Amino acid sequence: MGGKVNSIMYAFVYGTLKRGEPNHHWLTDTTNGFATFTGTGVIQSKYPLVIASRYNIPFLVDKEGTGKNVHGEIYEIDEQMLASLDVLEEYPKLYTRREVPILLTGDSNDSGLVKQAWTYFLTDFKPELLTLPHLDSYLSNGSHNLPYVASEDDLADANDI
Ligand code: PCA
Repeated sequence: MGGKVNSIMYAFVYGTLKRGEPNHHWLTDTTNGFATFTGTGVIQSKYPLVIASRYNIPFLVDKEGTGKNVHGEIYEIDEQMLASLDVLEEYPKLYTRREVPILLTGDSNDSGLVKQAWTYFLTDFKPELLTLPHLDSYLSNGSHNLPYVASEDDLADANDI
């Protein structure tokens, strides 16, 4: 028999899409598709997580081996939600994405399992970006005093990243 096998898909979110953060509503709005919280997780490799641009956007910089093991949340998502997230994240103009191994943490039954999850990265960046503090988790209202600035602008045109 032909036909496409739909395998389970996950997204790992580390920034404004997390619970309690300014873009979380994208994941809960069912007109965007479906997302179900799976658990908290941590990326198995180190990457720099920085807050940059005049909009104070959190970026996971695509430089494996530098930075920290970044903590976030894993969601089971459908194709429609992935497409909606791509709109928010201005993929592929601003962020790229790829599937990376995420270790599930916390006290759910799945804790200790590793899932491949779509994660948004900044691939095209100025080297100075790496001199910013490297976080291991993100909160818009953290002690860094760089709260996220929601904007309708084309963020990919920001010349300060
Ligand atoms: N949104 C995505 C990437 C960075 C951001 O703010 C996320 O939360 O993972």
